[in-house]
Amino acid sequence: MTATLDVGRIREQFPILARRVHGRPLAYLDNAATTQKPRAVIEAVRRFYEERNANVHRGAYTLSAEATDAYEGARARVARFVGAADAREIVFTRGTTEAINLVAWTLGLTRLREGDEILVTGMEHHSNIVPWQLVAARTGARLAVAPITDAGDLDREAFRKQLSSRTRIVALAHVSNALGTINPVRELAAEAHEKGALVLVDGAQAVPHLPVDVRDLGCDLYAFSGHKVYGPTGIGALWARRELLEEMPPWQGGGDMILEVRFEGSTWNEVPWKFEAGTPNVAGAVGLAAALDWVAETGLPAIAAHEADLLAYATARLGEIEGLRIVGTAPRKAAVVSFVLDEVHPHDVATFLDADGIAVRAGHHCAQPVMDRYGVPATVRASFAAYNTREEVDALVASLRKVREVFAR
Ligand code: 7TS
Repeated sequence: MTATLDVGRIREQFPILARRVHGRPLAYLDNAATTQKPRAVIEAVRRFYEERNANVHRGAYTLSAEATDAYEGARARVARFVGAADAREIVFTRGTTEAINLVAWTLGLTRLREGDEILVTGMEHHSNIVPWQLVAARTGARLAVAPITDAGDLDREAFRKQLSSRTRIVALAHVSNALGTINPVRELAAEAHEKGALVLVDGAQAVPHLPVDVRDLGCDLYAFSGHKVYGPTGIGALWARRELLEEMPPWQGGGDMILEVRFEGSTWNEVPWKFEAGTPNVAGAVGLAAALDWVAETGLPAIAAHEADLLAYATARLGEIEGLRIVGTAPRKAAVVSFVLDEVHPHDVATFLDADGIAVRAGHHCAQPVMDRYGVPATVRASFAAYNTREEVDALVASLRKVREVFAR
């Protein structure tokens, strides 16, 4: 049995949750955009700057050695968290977006030829679409899309049909940010591998909610963002199998990514440093490691169970509101409920909720093809984290009832 969360104790660890907004207690329900940070993370970053700040991989002096240890220790922490075989399979990036761009502009550019295909799904975030469009335009490859069902599941039959010997790369979300759908990555990766394709998983919305083991998933590359898993902004990671990282050419050039530089030509550092040009976000990496420690201590299974309860409760309560339609009703979902209200624009809904201290996102969620698929310009999205409560869901429902009254007049 999974332990239950002491949500009251968890909330005390997040200073921002004590804030009031427009005189009301903050109900922060936009965790898919970014999560709030526990004191452990804020303190780890503060302590780094107060006690150990220096540039890394440089100094013969103590501070630089300590900063390097902290940075490389954070890499090992990330590796352990996602089940990587080796810390050297972890490349620090600014986040998921940069990780996917790195893959597109290295593996994509070197492996794709005219007539090849990159297969994505109909539920991708723009950051797992646009880099592929850019690289497709450069290489003559084609972007293929596996459609999604009315419920918001990947159409498995269509996915299988789209896969062919032309498919070089399959790039898919582990969890959809707009619908909450959890994709069966292990099965999809196995199907893609049968056709000889590489599999890149966008784990931005999965790592905060599900235990992720990249080797168990059987994918080739996995990207995620620190700020969505209680860590700082500006830091994230790409995991890739060691052979792939060795094969991939460098992307950005600069300090730290080289072995030797001559005007006649340069040679590259070993992986993963080959992909980390310039001074990295050392404090961010330290903060990310603290965030992953926090998640591990709190217990991801307990967090997932708590969020599943909130999701089920919110789905049921929102379903009681007349004229409200939930967009994304897949059987396996994580922590996201997207919806539209008859005759009220999602932006108006979100503005109204804000007046009650409730933070939700309204818009296309950087997933415009998903909006097109369901014939809506935008949705309102509530997304949950470990610190959310049923009372916050009740506040959301009460505020939405007021919206209906105001706009029904
Ligand atoms: N992939 C998915 C599935 C995402 O949800 C996001 C961000 C990204 C990639 C990009 O992550 P970044 O950290 O590099 O920006 N999603 C959202 C969202 O749903 N609302 O704001 C950002």
